[in-house]
Amino acid sequence: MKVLILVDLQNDFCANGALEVPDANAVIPIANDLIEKGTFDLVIATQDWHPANHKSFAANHPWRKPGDLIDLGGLEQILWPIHCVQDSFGALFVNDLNHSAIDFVFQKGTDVEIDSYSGFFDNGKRKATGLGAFLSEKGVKEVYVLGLATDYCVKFTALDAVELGFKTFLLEDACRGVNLNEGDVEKALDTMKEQGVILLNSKELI
Ligand code: VGL
Ligand code: ZN
Repeated sequence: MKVLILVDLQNDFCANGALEVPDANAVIPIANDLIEKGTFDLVIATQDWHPANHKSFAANHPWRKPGDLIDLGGLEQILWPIHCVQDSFGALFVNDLNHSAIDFVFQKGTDVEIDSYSGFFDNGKRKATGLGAFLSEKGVKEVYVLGLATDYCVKFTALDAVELGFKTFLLEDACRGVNLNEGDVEKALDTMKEQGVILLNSKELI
């Protein structure tokens, strides 16, 4: 069993979105091609899905601005612009994505008090989203990850997949990063490789 995990292909991370990831829209046609021709048994999407009062938003802390670092419940938290608010346009999957091919959606970041970059757990590993148990139950052995953003949600989703024992591939050309600091994407790729994620080009599958 092999599964494709589409990480956060949502309006707010794409062109003109609240937390725009450079060149994010280039990922969408690659995702569609992989869905169509990649011979996956299952297609899963993660969805960043915050309540409006989420504490990862700079706007919810007096005098703070996006990019500031705070302590949130004992964890270092980067403050973000307001993004992917539940039921808003920004939280929807981008229109050009082949939505109908998505078998299951796992939402994350729903707890006001803690952020959740990984599709498997929140940033403190306090709660699971259910994705890990779901994949194990289905007998999935191989996980292929793509999406946004390479240096946050993609990275932590791939690292957790490895840790949970899945053979984990990163479709490198189908990811884009925030690069808040220069070199963040490169660093994220190095960390993933070091931890056992196998980097792949989508051309090897389609
Ligand atoms: C993400 C920052 C905040 C992501 C989500 O999808 O990578 N990054 N929320
Ligand atoms: Zn978020």
